[in-house]
Amino acid sequence: MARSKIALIGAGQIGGTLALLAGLKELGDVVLFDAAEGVPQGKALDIAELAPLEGFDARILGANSYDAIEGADVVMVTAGVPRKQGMSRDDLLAINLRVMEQVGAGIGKYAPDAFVICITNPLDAMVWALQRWSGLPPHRVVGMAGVLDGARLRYFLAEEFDVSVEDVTAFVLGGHGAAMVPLMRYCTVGGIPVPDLVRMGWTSEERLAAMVERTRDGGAEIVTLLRTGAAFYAPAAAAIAMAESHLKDKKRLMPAAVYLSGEYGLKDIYVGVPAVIGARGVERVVEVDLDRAERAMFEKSVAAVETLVDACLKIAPGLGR
Ligand code: A3D
Repeated sequence: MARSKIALIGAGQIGGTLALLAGLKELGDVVLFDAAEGVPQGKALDIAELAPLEGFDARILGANSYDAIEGADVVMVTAGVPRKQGMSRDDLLAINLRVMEQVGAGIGKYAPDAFVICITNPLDAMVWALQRWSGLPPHRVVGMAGVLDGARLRYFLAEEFDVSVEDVTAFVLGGHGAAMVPLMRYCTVGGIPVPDLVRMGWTSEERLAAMVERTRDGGAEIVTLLRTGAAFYAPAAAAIAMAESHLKDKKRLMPAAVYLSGEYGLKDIYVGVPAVIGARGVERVVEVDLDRAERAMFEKSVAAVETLVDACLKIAPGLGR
């Protein structure tokens, strides 16, 4: 069986980490593409020289032209500008929207059969525009956010309870922004719902609320610490988990920014909801029951995404709606 081909559009902090993780996990051959000359080639060579030490077989190449991604099975998009201190994800919109136009055209021309995972922020609006500009079917274009936000919450919960991160599941809905909706009711530790653990005296509602806030601010917390740059290890690992679920047809049920056409009462919008990811891309969108308060939070988050999409349409009316 031929090896899968993984194209990485953007060879910056996340792109380089994606290439390293894809190699270590032997997910396939990797092409790192970037507008900056020398950067993808340099990172690719560095990782290729690491392969004998870690013992993996994967071709890792760098490129500055889109034809290098031809026939890719998976494309992961990080091209654009990351957040700097004091900058919101939304400030990035105008710059990164133009980048999505170029990237969408490149994917549409050279990798029309790929499963595409967008990571560029502001995530929910960028993946919406990328799908439009690529012309790929919506079930093969998704955004990565919920897996990362969920991993952050899992880490905070595991620390709180002093248990293995492996035994903690977390559930995050909505857009990737300050209004994201972590749902404690659907978070578990070894299968025990977190609200039960509050009743058992393991933690308090106040401490849970603080963890929800910390999850919402998870990206900004790291931007503040790093001063220059943003999180990249965990974002890359989250996207790799999604790519792996597709390439190995694992059918993992994970939160992803997916195109909604009626689910949750929403149409023509990308927003984070639970979805099954397998060989065919998004194979199922899962609609969970939301109580009144949860629905209100979800609607607030969706409204924030709508505002971003409207901003995209002002800049690029041709995207249409
Ligand atoms: P960075 O290290 O700056 O890498 C971005 C790369 O994109 C650079 O190497 C640029 O040269 C390249 N680039 C810029 N414009 C183009 C273009 N037109 N064509 C090809 N390449 C181009 O950033 P990063 O890797 O730290 O972050 C990448 C993106 O991911 C940013 O938009 C972040 O905000 C976003 N991000 C999203 C999450 C989510 O959870 C959704 C988390 C962390 C970062």
